Amino acid sequence: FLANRSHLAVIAAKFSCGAPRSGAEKGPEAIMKTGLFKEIEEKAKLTVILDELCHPNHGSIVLSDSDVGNMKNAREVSEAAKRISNSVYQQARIGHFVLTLGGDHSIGIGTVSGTTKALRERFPSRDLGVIWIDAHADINTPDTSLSGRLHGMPVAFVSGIAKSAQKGKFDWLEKDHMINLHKFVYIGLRDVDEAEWEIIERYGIKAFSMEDVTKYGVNKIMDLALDHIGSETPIHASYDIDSLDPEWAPSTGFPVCSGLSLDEGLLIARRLHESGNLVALDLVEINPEI
Ligand code: 5AB
Ligand code: MN
Ligand code: MN
Ligand code: MN
Repeated sequence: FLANRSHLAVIAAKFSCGAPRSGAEKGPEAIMKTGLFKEIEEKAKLTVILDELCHPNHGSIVLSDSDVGNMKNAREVSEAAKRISNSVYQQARIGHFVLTLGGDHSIGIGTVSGTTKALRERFPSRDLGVIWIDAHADINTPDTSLSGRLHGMPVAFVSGIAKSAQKGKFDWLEKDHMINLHKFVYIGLRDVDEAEWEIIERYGIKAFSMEDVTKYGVNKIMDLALDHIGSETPIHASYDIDSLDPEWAPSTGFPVCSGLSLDEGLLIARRLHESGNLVALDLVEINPEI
């Protein structure tokens, strides 16, 4: 599974129907314009998959889409996530490192499920490690969510917490797509809904808040996070740019003060790389219109 990490697949997930406002669909282009590919091409083989997921009514309510229960734009989000899941799966199963540029964080339903399915195919009994770097927990279910926005729910979908009747449009998610929450770690939390804390406690999910980062230092937090996941476990990191302090990353829909400094954010990235186990990375919630 870790064989060919010198080949990178970049998926541009131009999508923002999972968030209350549009603009995040322009994130991939904005990131790519910084010269990302040029830098990568010097170091690795590159396959770019430009997924055009744009919908004319990005962010706002898609009129042709029916809400399912409390889920806004459920059909759009489900269809996009399914497509992304399949792209990630196809690339990961042949050993390519998969970098997905978002897009709002509902695309995490697609990315994490795709990596998990590829891993399960090769190693049926092994679990994927997931590190979720975010100011928010994104673990609301359609029942607990106060906003109905799916970018606040991806973790509930890929872990099977959101299930049965709630799943509606998401019934393409199968057992092989589901992560094990014992190998899931949060870093950077500081704006978590009450119902989300209850879920985190009920499932015993490892969560390092910003308070923990301040108390122990980000390097120690990475030791603890990687220890928790265990060695020789492939890791998927889902990096929400709002984990960083708005001083460094103001262009995002839900900025929250007292976040990671740029140095801390970079150290997390470096430690992920040095683990030797990183197989996929999402970079999401960058909104150049803000
Ligand atoms: B993000 C909130 N918990 O469910 C909700 O930016 C915010 O992907 C979700 O982390 C933030 O709507 C989603 C209030
Ligand atoms: Mn290849
Ligand atoms: Mn998020
Ligand atoms: Mn967030």
